[in-house]
Amino acid sequence: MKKITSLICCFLVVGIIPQIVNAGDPTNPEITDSKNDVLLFGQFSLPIANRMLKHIDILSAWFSEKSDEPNFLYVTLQLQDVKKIRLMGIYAVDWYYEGIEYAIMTIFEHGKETTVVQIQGTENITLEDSCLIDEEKNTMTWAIPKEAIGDVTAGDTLDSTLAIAGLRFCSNRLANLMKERFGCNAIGIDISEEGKGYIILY
Ligand SMILES: [Ca+2]
Ligand SMILES: [Ca+2]
Repeated sequence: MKKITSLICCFLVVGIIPQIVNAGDPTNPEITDSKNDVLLFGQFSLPIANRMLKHIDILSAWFSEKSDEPNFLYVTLQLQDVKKIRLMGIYAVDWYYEGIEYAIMTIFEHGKETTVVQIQGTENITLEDSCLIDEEKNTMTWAIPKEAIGDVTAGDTLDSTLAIAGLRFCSNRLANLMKERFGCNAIGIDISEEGKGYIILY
């Protein structure tokens, strides 16, 4: 009888979990965003800007995990087109865990690529080879060691999820000038609406 009860419990748990986590799935992403909504200098919506800046146009982002790699959290950002992603782009997905802000971020700069976990907007943990770009699917996927993001474990919730993409100027001087003029030091920027939370599986 005990065995049967355990089995029933297992079925119940397996049946319930996917509804609660609603995660790890491009068809049900935590973050969604409009197409062609890049803002030039953080202010202007122009069709030509959207045609030229498809590589910073966020479409969606989602969180996922793999049972055989339980020490990693995967975060995928889907853009309209990743072909020009290695220009002066900056791409980030941001969330809160226990009131602390975490962001996974890749910065492309003068042919160099840097990926960091940023905590509370200041402390940076550099990750090596953790960003995979898929040119077929127009996605970038980060593999993040859980020890870098507060040692999250099963049942923990990541909330206030958000994605940001921007294209910066090559010159800091020009960036500073534009910041003074328009209040934005980027050529173009796209920010998502706040997304759904994600519950850690493993
Ligand atoms: Ca967008
Ligand atoms: Ca947007």
